[in-house]
Amino acid sequence: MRIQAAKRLMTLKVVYYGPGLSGKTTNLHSLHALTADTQRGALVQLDTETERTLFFDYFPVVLGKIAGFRVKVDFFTVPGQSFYTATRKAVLQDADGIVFVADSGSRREEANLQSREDMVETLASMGRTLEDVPHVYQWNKRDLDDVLPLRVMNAQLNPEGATAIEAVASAGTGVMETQKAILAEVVKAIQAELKRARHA
Ligand SMILES: Nc1nc2c(ncn2[C@@H]2O[C@H](COP(=O)(O)OP(=O)(O)O)[C@@H](O)[C@H]2O)c(=O)[nH]1
Ligand SMILES: [Mg+2]
Repeated sequence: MRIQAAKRLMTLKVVYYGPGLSGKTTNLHSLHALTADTQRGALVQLDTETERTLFFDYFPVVLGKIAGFRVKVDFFTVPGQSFYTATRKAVLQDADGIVFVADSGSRREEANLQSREDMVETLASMGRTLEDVPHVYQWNKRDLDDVLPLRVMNAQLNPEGATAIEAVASAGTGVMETQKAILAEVVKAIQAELKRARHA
């Protein structure tokens, strides 16, 4: 979270994480398209020779103000390929919320597990645990013929029982619901933090 006191602005960072090709970029493209253009910035791909990240920022009307601050949300995706480890770490740094986009394709079971493990390890290297970080799961590509049962995905990837949403990101289905769910979790965490601070 970044606070700009003079501007009375609070900037939150939400990261879409998951294995390569699970639909993270598709989520951001859909979300960007579904968002009123008066409230959002351009969809930007940050490209360097070795790194690739997609980004846009957004003023969600529904959030209004928190503690007198306007709220802006920066949405990021991370590249899934293993050689982008440093980028994934940089993007996860300071994340206020994480959407784990899992691929429902039955052949992607191992890739989902590996990616979640990487995420947990990367958070640990920053002294954080999944418990501390507001997060939701998106079971994407529910339109495929050969999908992993939801029961299996929940048991393997979501033992903590976080909010999980079915999606077909390429059709825009479940994209807004996922975004609303993660923002709700993030706001809940901030409000709990503010309450603790007031009582401290
Ligand atoms: N069938 C199906 N394909 C999808 C869905 N979401 C994304 N895709 C496709 O999966 C491929 C990888 O998506 P992309 O967003 O680039 O994945 P990323 O690597 O996680 O960013 C693309 O060809 C998408 O069109 C979905 O819900 N269903
Ligand atoms: Mg991508």
